[in-house]
Amino acid sequence: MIELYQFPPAWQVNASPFCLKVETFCRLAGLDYRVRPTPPFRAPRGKLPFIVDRGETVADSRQIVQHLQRQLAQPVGGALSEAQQARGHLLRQLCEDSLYFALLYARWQDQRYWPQTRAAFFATLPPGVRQLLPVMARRGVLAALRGQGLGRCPEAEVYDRAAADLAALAWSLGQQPFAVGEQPTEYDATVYAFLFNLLRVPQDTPIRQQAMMHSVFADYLARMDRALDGL
Ligand SMILES: N[C@@H](CCC(=O)N[C@@H](CS)C(=O)NCC(=O)O)C(=O)O
Repeated sequence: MIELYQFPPAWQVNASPFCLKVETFCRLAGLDYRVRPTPPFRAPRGKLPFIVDRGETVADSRQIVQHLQRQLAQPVGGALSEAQQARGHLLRQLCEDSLYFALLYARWQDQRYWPQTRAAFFATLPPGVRQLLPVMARRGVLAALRGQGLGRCPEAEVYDRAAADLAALAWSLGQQPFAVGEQPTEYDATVYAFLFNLLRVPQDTPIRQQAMMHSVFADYLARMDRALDGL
């Protein structure tokens, strides 16, 4: 049984794309896992998710997926061509290293959506912590956004960049049923987790509005839902 350490639900879903990526991978692989809600300061790298698998702790979603793939008799997605691996890598990078920061910007920096984010992530905490923790956590996220660069951009530019990412992702997903072919692969764990967070979290940001304009995304999520339910 794999212990999956991740954030408690927000908006009644797994609202962390990296945590949802690992959970999605476990479901695709048919692995037994137990969710352990935990704060990030308990994580080996200060970020979630991490897993404990038969006493071994593995941090970072990519390391976790590699670790789990190695344990499987048949890796998720089977053997992939060089072209599929290259395409998958590019899609994963687009989600994790570009779209992710736009999502962070919308949730944490954009004043219009921060009150919803604060309520979704912190409202159930005990008084005191409930006032202090959002302020500290937000300070950390805004510093990360400034460091990455997006936090310094004018708002319109942030959302234009996200729209360009989404257009490229939509074009790519329009070419075949899953990220790199006819069957789900480990790359779909990432793509699904990010599109789920953009489309199914009830926070109507400009990124979500842009994402809704690509019908290919809803079709993709529905296909993945069926694959995850083993249909
Ligand atoms: N490279 C890491 C990124 C994980 C990550 O950024 N996790 C975020 C949540 S989606 C986190 O734990 N943030 C808390 C913090 O930075 O304090 C991975 O792939 O697991």
